[in-house]
Amino acid sequence: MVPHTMSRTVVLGVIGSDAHVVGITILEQAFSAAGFDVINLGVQTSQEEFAEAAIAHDAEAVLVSSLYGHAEQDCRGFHDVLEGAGVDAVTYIGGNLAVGQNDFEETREQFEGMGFDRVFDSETDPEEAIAALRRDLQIATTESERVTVNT
Ligand code: B12
Repeated sequence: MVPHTMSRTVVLGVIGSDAHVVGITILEQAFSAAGFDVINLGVQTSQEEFAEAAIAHDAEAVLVSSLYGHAEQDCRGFHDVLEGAGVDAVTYIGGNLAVGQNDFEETREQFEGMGFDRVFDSETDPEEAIAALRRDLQIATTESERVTVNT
């Protein structure tokens, strides 16, 4: 792995009343191993807590996880809250975003329409999200770290 001269900070958490913790634990480890400073807010994080943490830590990315099927309700107005707080960060969301989801492309479009820069399903390899974030933040990678980004 290439040592980065400056750490880049990402805020990570599970939004709403959702208590599924395993996914963000894995994401925290993967993003940390990739050289990011990860502020893990844990489960049952409110929209305001994401915004406050992003400002407090000058985060360049806000990574939202949702597993229990209520992401749409929990994320309604999220980008207004971020904007109101003055957050200037890339936003990603991932997990099981809809109940009985048949067509993920519909879900992707729905959440992109809500303001998320990238939308990931629950089959996403953390390395894919890391590659996407490096690309979005224009962080150089070595050839060996480069993986295909389909999103
Ligand atoms: C363990 C589990 C629980 C445990 C959670 C324990 C804990 N504290 O974590 C308990 C028993 C408490 C639980 C409760 C519930 N659960 Co549950 N649970 C699961 C289960 C079996 C595994 C989840 C898990 O840990 N997976 C392993 C991790 C590594 O994978 P992951 O969570 O998917 O995360 C990865 C990816 O999704 C992705 N990812 C996730 N977030 C993000 C964010 C970004 C930005 C990116 C890039 C990627 C990404 O990367 C992660 C790492 O690889 C899943 C079924 C399943 N097989 O997924 C159901 C499941 C998530 N649960 C479900 C439900 C419905 C519930 C309950 C509502 C049930 C109920 N009626 O009470 C409650 C909700 C309680 C609450 N308030 O959250 C449903 C959700 C349905 C939906 N969304 O359509 C699932 C899918 C089961 C099912 N098939 O119905 N659950």
